[in-house]
Amino acid sequence: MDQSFNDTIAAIATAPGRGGVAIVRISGNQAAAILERLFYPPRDDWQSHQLYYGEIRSPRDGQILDKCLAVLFRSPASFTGEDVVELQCHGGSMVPRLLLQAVLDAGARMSEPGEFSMRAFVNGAMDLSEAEAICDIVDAKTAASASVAAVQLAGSLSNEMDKIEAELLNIMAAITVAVDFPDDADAPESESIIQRINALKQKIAKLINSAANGRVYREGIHVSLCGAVNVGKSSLLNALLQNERAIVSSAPGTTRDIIEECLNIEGVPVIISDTAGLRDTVDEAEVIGISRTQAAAAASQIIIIIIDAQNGIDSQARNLITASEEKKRLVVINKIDLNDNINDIIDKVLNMGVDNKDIVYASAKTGAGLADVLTALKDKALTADLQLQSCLISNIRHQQALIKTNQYLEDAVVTLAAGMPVDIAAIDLENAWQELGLISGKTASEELLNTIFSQFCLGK
Ligand SMILES: Nc1nc2c(ncn2[C@@H]2O[C@H](COP(=O)(O)OP(=O)(O)OP(=O)(O)O)[C@@H](O)[C@H]2O)c(=O)[nH]1
Ligand SMILES: [Mg+2]
Repeated sequence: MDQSFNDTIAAIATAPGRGGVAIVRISGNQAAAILERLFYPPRDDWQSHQLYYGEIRSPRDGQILDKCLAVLFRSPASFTGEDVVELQCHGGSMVPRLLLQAVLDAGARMSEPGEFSMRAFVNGAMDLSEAEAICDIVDAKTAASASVAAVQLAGSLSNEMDKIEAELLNIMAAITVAVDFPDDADAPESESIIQRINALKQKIAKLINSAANGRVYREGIHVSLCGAVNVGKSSLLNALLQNERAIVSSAPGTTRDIIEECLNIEGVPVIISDTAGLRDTVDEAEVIGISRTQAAAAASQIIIIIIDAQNGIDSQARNLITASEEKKRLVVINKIDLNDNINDIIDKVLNMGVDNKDIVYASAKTGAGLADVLTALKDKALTADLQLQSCLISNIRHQQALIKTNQYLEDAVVTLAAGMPVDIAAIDLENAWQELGLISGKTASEELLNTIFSQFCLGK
């Protein structure tokens, strides 16, 4: 990574397409000079953080490109920590591109994806977890997902990490004393160091435990609707979406392709797939559809097995129940408007080892029981009640770094408890420090940083 950032970068920061306003963003030590070259009427009294109304003119031929609002954020009080200019111009597909071209003609270079955020990170304006939270806010699928990211952007995770890092450093310092001055009466006992490491491990474990839920909010949870033909999978999808998304017909074998839609269940993003009904068939397209069903069922985190209340438990449902023992699952007995005498079906499903609380009955036609299906899905998606305002791990990268940190801390405990030399424990702690620092980015390699920032959108 280029730490010096001699060049000035630019990009359109708003989404492409029709819109009232678009923003062209410029960052770098030439940002102010570029603004002065393009802005009309010319002025030499630019105040930081103040909007100015004027024209942007092409540096090539002086042609007026647009009327816009321009703002200069002087370093270091800007998003990237460098001089930043934002040109708020008219939206649409042409004007922002013309303005960007003018900015490039005036001396900026096109930014890479995530380059603004990377500069913010390198210049110390934010740490890596905060930069990642910006990406998560942009990608948020529900208000709750956005809220998890906003809490992280506000520094909840960074603050928690700062505390954990500080305690780890203190423990490392204590060990150093024990290594360097083993005979010093003030050198800490192994036992007291072990206690401190264990306390830290507990703190980290709490964060790791929050990851199951945090990731559900960030990434959503994949659910597949599976069962024999005609049991009402597509009808159930439509009823849950309140939208006639999938074709429903009384002919068995209607659905062939997977139909995927996103549902918002009290803030939990649920990506739900309707699939081809399972049966023995020689129809070529249907055979392909059924193999897609099997792949979707395997890939989903929750499987909903649907049974037709009129027909009772069929061989396809039996196979699905047997195959899903290790998985989160719900059994929905559908079409209870046609037959509500379902005790026999429930008994059979229970006998196959399905939990009572995982059996729901509903009618896609009348809407009866749909609220129960949604509640059961939410309960399955989240492992415990959670406070959205508290610090929540939502990123698998953070989760893995914390898991590895705790493994190294455990190694240190084992080393100390076995009475092995303290300098071996010091190495374990150093490894823990390296892992922990990946979250804030302190110990992240250039390669890792490049990988993370390159996933950001352009102009971020
Ligand atoms: N009375 C009643 N009919 C339903 C209900 N759910 C679905 N049906 C009917 O059952 C038939 C099959 O419904 P679909 O939703 O197409 O079933 P599917 O499981 O998607 O079928 P395939 O795609 O062919 O596997 C249609 O005629 C629906 O109107 C229900 O709860 N009550
Ligand atoms: Mg269908």
